[in-house]
Amino acid sequence: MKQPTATPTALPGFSDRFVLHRDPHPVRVATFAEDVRAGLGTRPMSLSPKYFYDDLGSALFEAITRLPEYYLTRVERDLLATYGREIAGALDGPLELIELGSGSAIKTRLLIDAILERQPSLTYHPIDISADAVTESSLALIQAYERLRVIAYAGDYFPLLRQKRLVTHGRVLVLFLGSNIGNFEPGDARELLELLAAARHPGDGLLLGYDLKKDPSILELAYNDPTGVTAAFNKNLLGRMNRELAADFDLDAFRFSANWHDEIGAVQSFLISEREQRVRVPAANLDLGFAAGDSIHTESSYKFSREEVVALAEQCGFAEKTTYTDAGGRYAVSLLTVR
Ligand code: SAH
Ligand code: AVI
Repeated sequence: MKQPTATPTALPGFSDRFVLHRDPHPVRVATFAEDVRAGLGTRPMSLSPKYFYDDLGSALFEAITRLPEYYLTRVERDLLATYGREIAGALDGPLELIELGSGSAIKTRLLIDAILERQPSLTYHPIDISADAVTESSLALIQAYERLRVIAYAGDYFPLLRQKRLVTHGRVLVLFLGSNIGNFEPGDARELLELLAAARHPGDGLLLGYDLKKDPSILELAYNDPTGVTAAFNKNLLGRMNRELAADFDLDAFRFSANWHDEIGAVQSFLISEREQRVRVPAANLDLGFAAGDSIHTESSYKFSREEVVALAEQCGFAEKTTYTDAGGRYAVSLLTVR
């Protein structure tokens, strides 16, 4: 096991307010190479979307959030700007914040502002598989907020929750924003909510942001953006295998495709081989043969109704307190509490 705590030395004066746990898992977690071997070594081929987010991938995701077609981030931000104070006051505080998949944590600032209006200080625990994203966002936050303490985790939140390794004191609000829940297949989404409920105490909160079902053409355009940023975000998975696993993917020999599937309620993303080709991934011990049209499933982006999310959350041990939606009914944020 690697030693967890690494405090940055470049910021004298901040070290008492910033702790970073790297690879915070005492048991072994599957590596990128092992997951690539499992995902591409069997048919149908697939890769976990958690591997999108290396340094470049996190930057490409931030670019996606600025695309006119990708309304999710903007609508969620507006909901948090409008209802942040109400959310901060809905649980008996003082609060501590945990955030799963915090990314740039830009929207989180709206809640930090609202919470710091009500209490003198705040401890924030961001967890993100992208070490760059969680480090940069944490440093920016402690520089912006004198009354904030950040305990950050660079790693996969599943094992962290399974091992109940998050130490908190008092009332906790967990943030799971950005429709991240939609990137899990239904069984995994359920397991994540169950783990969250089991790791928390009755009365603790979960703020869950999710994209609502709507006209498929709007959903498909959010992923098939004409600028091609989402295609680049997906192809970065191939680039990452070239960089980290010495693979020889030709990124021009694959095209990106994202389509709405009504029967499952998700936009499904794929990288499709344009021609017959062989690709080697030495670090995963793979020699792959692609026919033209062979596809790699890269991501599911499930869309929900409020009723579906509330029913699932209730089965996992939560109760709905309030659900906030925009006037257009595009996106929802549900405040749930542990029963
Ligand atoms: N919450 C931000 C970022 C969403 S993008 C927003 O709403 O804009 C999804 C984020 O979750 C990325 O930063 C990614 O690195 C992180 N992530 C994805 N899967 C993860 C996992 N299994 N464990 C930890 N972080 C994960
Ligand atoms: C983070 N997640 C909810 C995004 C989504 O919409 O599924 C990731 C993304 N993929 C393509 N565009 C954005």
